[in-house]
Amino acid sequence: PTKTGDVTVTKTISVSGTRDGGMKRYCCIGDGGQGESQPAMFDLADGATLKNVIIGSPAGDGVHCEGRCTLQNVWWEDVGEDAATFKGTSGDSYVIGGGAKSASDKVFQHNGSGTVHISNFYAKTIGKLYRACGNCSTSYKRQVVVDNVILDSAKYVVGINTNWGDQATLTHITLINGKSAHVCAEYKGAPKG
Ligand code: DGU
Ligand code: CA
Ligand code: CA
Ligand code: CA
Repeated sequence: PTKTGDVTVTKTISVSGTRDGGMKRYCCIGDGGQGESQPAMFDLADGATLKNVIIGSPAGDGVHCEGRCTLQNVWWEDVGEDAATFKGTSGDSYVIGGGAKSASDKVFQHNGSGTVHISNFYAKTIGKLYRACGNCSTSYKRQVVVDNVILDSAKYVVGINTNWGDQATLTHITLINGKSAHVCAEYKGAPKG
């Protein structure tokens, strides 16, 4: 992606409706580490769309979706704790196009319910492209649909909790440097409390 300008971020940006970043680079928030309590750079209301954005580093907790959301042509230079968290409790959210580099652990974290669709996405040097939360307070059944992604040096494509009935549908997955990659890690989720 070619950057068209810079936007200085000093606190979480709330988005409702559509925010088109015009391929500007937004930076920065958080410390770039794996601390779980870092702020998000963008917080999307139910139904919001974020598109054409470069997320610089440090990127904190990335993008939070409070409900259904669409992330279109969003690029993470260096993922922070994770790239985006889906917190909505029903319906479909979409990641369409874009890419992410350098995620020590997860790229997309699914803490709510419903279905996350990831298509036409590129990622390099990541733990997992997607993880259904293993220890969130509510033990939802979560679904992920991944189509047409290129993953260079990924440890896992997805991780799901089979004891909660999670489902992953994967098509057109290209793994580069993926000799030891796992396609689907199956966990037993452990609810809190
Ligand atoms: O300690 O509950 O990784 O939203 C672990 C947490 C973990 C979440 C998740 C996230 O499951 O914090 O980033
Ligand atoms: Ca985390
Ligand atoms: Ca990183
Ligand atoms: Ca997180």
